[in-house]
Amino acid sequence: MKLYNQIVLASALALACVMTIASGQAHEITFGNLVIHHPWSRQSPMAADVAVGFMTITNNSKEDDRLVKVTSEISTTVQIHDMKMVGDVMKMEELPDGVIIPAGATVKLKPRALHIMFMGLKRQVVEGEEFSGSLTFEKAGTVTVDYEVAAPGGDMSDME
Ligand SMILES: [Cu+2]
Repeated sequence: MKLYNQIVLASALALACVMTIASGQAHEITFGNLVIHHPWSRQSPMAADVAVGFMTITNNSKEDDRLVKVTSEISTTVQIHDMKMVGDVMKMEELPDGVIIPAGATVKLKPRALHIMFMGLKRQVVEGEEFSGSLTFEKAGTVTVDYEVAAPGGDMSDME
């Protein structure tokens, strides 16, 4: 009976995965105790040398982890950035120590806030395409993710 329950559960999970892919819903990567939800980017302007990356990271473990390094196939350099107010101007700054993902918490990388900055683009980032990259966490290690590229934003304030 126990085995039967496990099979039913496994089938239900498999079905859920298929349905997620079929309906084109945001993708999700489970990596140890971390769940990385929908890594995405935005189409970069034709002449731009930079692009942005966003995602949601949930840490289901009882220990804090830290996103320490990011790489991508589309750029020579990748930095982790935050936005802060300098006077009345919003500016980006690099977070050289990365981002803490607290135990049991969810951290959102999103426009005009915490984000990944792809610098020194090897090619333009185009809507509808995907590109891959890696995320390295202090404790969980390194995982590969695919970014889905969305349409350019109404304004480019998250790319300045
Ligand atoms: Cu930035």
